[in-house]
Amino acid sequence: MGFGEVPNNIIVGNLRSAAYLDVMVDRLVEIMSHSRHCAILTGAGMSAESGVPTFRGADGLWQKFKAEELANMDAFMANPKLVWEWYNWRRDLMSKVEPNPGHLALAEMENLFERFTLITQNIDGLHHEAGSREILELHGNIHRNKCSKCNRILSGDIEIDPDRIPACETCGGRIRPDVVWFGEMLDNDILSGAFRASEEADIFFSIGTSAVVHPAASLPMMAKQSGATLVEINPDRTPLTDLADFYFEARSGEFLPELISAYKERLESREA
Ligand code: BJW
Ligand code: ZN
Repeated sequence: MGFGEVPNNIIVGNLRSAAYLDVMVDRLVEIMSHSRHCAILTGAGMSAESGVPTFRGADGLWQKFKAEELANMDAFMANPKLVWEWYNWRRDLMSKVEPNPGHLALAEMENLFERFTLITQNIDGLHHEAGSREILELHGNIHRNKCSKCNRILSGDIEIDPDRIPACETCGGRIRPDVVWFGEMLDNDILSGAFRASEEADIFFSIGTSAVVHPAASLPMMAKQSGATLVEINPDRTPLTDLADFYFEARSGEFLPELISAYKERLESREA
């Protein structure tokens, strides 16, 4: 689908008009071409088109499973078997899916800026698989395990039997997935890197996140306050939408490849 054939349910700047969308994309591409540092925050919606369910919303994971029961340390201590069954189910699902055109477009985008920081809340590893290099995984990675007591990361992809959860060889603590649960601190170096990139970015994209979980949700606001152009790509509005300089009501897997082609076309016509 080219930008000329945009369906009228894509709203840009709240106007239902394909012609207006073209103008907005042109304007965004112009700003991108003058930006040195691009920072991106992605959320579960980024992987939705790969077949990974989001957390919130109509098809969200947590319509079926309660977050409070599964994604926190108290739940793990109270019912480690149930929590591991849930993570094994998701691990299995995430190991079978593939990056979608949105992931591939972001990997390509990394080569278009002098500095590029990809900050993700996703734990599925799909940005790595798509070829992105500078990635800050804020909420960990589901394919790794760690000790729930001393935080030691275990090497390799170790399968966990929920009926026989292994104990840490160093301290005896129960092994858990290396993800960040509610009430837990994010990795300090990763979070500082994300804050720094958000403050220093000239342009910041918030893609496929409901922007309600902190501290991740504060990054786009921080970028905007530091003078960046804020761009949001999401089929639904979020608390960020009214703050954004550009809001594209679109799926990332459809919109991002079009944006990159428009950007490259512009570069090529400049060079010609
Ligand atoms: C599409 C699409 C398509 C669909 N294309 N888009 C400040 C204020 C208030 C509260 C707090 C605060 N600071 C800290 C807190 C507490 C808490 C928090 O934020 N609570 C709020 C919910 C109120 N935060 C924490 O506890 C964090 N820790 C922390 O801050 O430590 C310091 C501290 C400790 C103790 C006390 C106080 C401070 C840790 C947060 C960890 C989050 N962990 C999870 C689980 C990870 C592991 C796992 O997956 O199992 O991370 S929760 C879950 O939410 C997951 C996600 O990464 C995260 C964000 O969700 P995301 O990605 O936005 O997904 P959805 O489903 O919400 O949205 C999807 C979007 O995609 C939607 O908008 C769709 O429309 C869109 N979409 N299809 C583009 N095709
Ligand atoms: Zn340990």
